[in-house]
Amino acid sequence: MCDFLSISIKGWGQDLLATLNDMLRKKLNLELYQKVYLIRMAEEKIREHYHENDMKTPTHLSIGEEAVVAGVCQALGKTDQLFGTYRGHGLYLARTGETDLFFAELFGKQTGLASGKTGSMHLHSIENGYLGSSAVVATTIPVAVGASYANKYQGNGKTVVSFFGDGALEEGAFWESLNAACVMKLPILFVCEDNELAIHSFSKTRQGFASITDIVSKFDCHSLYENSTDPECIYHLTQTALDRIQTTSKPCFMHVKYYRYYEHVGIQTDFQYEYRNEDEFKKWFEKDPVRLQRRKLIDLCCSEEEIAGMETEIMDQINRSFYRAKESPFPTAQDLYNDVYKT
Ligand SMILES: Cc1ncc(C[n+]2csc(CCOP(=O)(O)OP(=O)(O)O)c2C)c(N)n1
Ligand SMILES: [Mg+2]
Repeated sequence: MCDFLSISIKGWGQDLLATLNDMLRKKLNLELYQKVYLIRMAEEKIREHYHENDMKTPTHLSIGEEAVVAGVCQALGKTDQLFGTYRGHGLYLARTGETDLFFAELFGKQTGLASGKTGSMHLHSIENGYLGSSAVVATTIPVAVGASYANKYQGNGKTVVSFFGDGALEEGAFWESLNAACVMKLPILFVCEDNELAIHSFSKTRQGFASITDIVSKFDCHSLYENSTDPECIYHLTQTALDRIQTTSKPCFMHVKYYRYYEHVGIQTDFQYEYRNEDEFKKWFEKDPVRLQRRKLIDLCCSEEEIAGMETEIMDQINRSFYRAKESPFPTAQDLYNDVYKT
């Protein structure tokens, strides 16, 4: 009798655990979809209107890259810190979820996140720990190492994530930063977002090595690789990275691949320049991160209505922010003298 009871309680407990796991996985994947969909549709909004020439900023679209920033940001704690690059729309949107300041900045308006003074290449959100991005390749990597050193010194438990492209691997600043982080055993995650291109040059023609993870693994740090376009997979990889950083007090280098759908800068597809061909795009598009994630939600028993409802809400948010930004005032001539520092 007792045995029977304990077996059925055990069985019931396992069922409950399985149901709980399913619920948590569904919640996680809904949140990831929210992120990738927001990024995709915000950038599609830019693509739709860029030719009107009201957004004077250069724009480096991150369409195709959504899974990386969504997965990494989902795994981070609220107080963790990030640094990015000029291709920073996705990172900004994944970290903040906000679009008012974002669009106003692209339009160069007073209500923008930098009062319209920086445009799209210097996105940041100090209150969300997104401490900066830069138009100059690899320049935020040493700054991220400095922030990580400060965190270690203060013992505040924060991890810094430094995002950069494969082009940064050819910069001395990357190697100096990696070396310093390893020597000082800093809590930092380096994320190399590899699209195999620096503007129009393929990594094969620029890099005298076949595997960056191989080289980095010779440093006193952890080294991970992934080419999945599934944000859930990137989320788990980031969790592994953060766990290793915390438990071993060593930095981690994460090499992740993605396909850049559009031109280096601007809104054109680059097939017209003939350095890439459409077949390659089609191969990657089969595993497009946004479509993949939507399909996964259906597999996880989310209803079409639930997903469509979320999409409508996101589109409403984007449209509201976009038109509000368009109608906002430009900075005044006097504003030029504000937030300018002199020693
Ligand atoms: C130090 C420096 N050198 C050159 C450039 C010109 N430049 C701008 S973007 C870019 C390509 C960088 O490629 P990658 O780091 O892979 O980033 P992606 O554009 O692919 O995201 C180059 C060479 C620059 N901005 N800074
Ligand atoms: Mg690149």
